[in-house]
Amino acid sequence: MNAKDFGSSSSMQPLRIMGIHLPSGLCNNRAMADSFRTILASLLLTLTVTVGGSSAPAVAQDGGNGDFNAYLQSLRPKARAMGIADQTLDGVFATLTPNQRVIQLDQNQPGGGAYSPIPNFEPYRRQHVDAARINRGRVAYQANRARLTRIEAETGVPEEIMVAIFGHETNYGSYTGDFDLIRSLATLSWEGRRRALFEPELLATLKMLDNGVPRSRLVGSWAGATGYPQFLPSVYLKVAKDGDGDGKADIWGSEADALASIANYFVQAGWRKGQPWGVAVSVPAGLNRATITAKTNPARCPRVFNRHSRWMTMAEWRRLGVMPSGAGALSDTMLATLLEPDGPGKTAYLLTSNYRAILDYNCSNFYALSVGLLADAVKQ
Ligand SMILES: [Ca+2]
Repeated sequence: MNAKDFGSSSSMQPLRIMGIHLPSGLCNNRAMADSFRTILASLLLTLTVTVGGSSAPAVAQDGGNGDFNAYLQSLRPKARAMGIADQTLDGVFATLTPNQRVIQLDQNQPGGGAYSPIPNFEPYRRQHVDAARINRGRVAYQANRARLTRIEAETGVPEEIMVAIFGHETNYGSYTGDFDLIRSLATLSWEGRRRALFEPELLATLKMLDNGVPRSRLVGSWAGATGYPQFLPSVYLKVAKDGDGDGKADIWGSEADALASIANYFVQAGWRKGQPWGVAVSVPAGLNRATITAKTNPARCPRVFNRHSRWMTMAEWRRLGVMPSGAGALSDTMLATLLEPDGPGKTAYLLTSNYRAILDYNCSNFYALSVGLLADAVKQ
């Protein structure tokens, strides 16, 4: 999910909210540089207007606590349907007040528009795949070596990909956000502008509480991303795993649990064992890009996917003169798309279906490329 929009202190924040840590359809998401966030916000706004027209008031009318409490009480049937005990709701609803700061943060997200220019990747790469982040990644990699090896053996998700996600999301656990998730999500749901997005996350957080996750753990970014992997609550419920054998999926305090949960996310997003995320390539000056344009019309994240070429095998790419420029290699039959993030004549990458799994975590080319490149650097 990374666009500082989620309230943590990193400079790349997950748009994770949008399910966007949701396997296939659930992305965890974050996307500042690609402005995906902006597109998503537009789409969500449209969704709210269209879908929420009859069920969600655009903005609470009186803005007072009475109205807020009435909204919370209205959630009880939905919570009960999810098996959440009334007692759990009684205990938490009585403590809640709206958090105006969260509303401000939600309304102050930078705009940009669906047609705003996409910046170059190289400055982003230099900032996010820097020596400090690589070195800390190597420390985390060595510190978790035994468990990473075991998780990779079980899931096929490479050790370094788990570490790179950990590094990108929270700088290896150094910032995970300190907003009270239930208060933040209740505020955003009640306020109503993006209720279709936030109310399910509020209910998922209440479910976590009902399942026994301590309230003290339920903190994160202002928009609901939580723990070392910055999962949305709905994602936590779907993929969080116990990695250290104590029976709890503690993604806030256990690196083992966080790494196992990240791997499980990718398993559910369709990660293919033995396949790299992609590889840097050199592109011949005369490549006719009109012949490699994708003809599809992406249903999700069009601004991200529209930058990719059509799928071709590595053998076909090689015949066009597109060749791996470093040590990495992909087999002749592997399918890949070409991405030239800064335009022709600059860096270029051939990307496999596993790159799409990283986009599922956070639908941003900058995010996914940075995760792949950080993973490669950590493993070196
Ligand atoms: Ca555990």
